[in-house]
Amino acid sequence: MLIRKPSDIEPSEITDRALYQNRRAFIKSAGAAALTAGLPGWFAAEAAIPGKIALPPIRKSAYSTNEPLNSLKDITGYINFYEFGTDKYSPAVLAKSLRTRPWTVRVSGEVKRPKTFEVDELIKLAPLEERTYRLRCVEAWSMVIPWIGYPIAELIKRLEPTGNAKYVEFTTLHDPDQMPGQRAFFGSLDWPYVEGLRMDEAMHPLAILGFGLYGEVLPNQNGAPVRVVVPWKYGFKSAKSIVGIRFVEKQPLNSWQKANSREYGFYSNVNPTVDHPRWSQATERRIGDFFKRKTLMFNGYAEQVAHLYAGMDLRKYY
Ligand SMILES: Nc1nc2c(c(=O)[nH]1)N[C@H]1C(S)=C(S)[C@@H](COP(=O)(O)O)O[C@H]1N2
Ligand SMILES: [Mo]
Repeated sequence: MLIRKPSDIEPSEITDRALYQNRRAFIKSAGAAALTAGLPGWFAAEAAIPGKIALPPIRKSAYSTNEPLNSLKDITGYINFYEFGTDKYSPAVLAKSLRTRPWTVRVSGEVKRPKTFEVDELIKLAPLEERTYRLRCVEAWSMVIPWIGYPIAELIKRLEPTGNAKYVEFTTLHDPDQMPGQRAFFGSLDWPYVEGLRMDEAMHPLAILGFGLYGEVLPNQNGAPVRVVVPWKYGFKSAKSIVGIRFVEKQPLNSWQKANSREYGFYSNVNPTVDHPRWSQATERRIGDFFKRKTLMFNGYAEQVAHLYAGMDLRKYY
């Protein structure tokens, strides 16, 4: 786990956070000016950067937290993405060469309209929103990340799952040529990386498909070109670089549960009262902070999601 003193925080981190926040203020005023002047606005300007994939317009969301954002440097540099190594720093380097176009996502299983989407089609399926969420890793560190995406529910309602669809399973790309972590013989996971949600969890408006962060397309190490983000669960539930979405009747066996079912279950809700067998979950270290803070039930989203688990023993369903 990373433990940093305030003196370790480089000025560059503070700078890019401030720059982003200023840029957003600028975007707001530029947007208003563009409206009155009939100009294309800032999104067109973004699209003009050569070689860069542009996102459709992004709107703000009431679901965002207004806690201070973590720096782009931390969000893109301190990472779990086992397909690119089991340490925190390799993914930023090794994921650079991941090819994110062309990219398809296959929707299958218990659904009336199975379909394979081109990722650029998927991006345009519903309006993109900026969703600033807390991310709490099971390793007891956390960050605040300004994601861009839309609710998974927007996709699901267009697909018409059948009555047998009780769970949704997400699968990451399996390509050992591109993902060196998938070539490791031991100490890693069974590939591809699989995660799952109960249908009502996947339909919850907080659960999103992520396509970007900090106003831009997702950096590869953060799960480009499309990933899941479920803010009230430990980070590992949020599968990156997905190529498959399958509606199933039985609870999926997620990768971490398969690797160690004593330590990782299916639900993996952030819960300060249920410790990991090897460490406490009562507190966490926000990356960039000196002091630890208390971990909040459902990562602070209890008001919105507690009803999903009413009557369930969360010690048993961990
Ligand atoms: N495919 C895949 N997705 C993954 C992981 C991974 O190893 N492989 N790690 C998970 C874990 S443990 C965390 S904490 C988050 C971290 O990445 P983020 O900061 O981009 O959300 O990604 C999750 N999604
Ligand atoms: Mo994690």
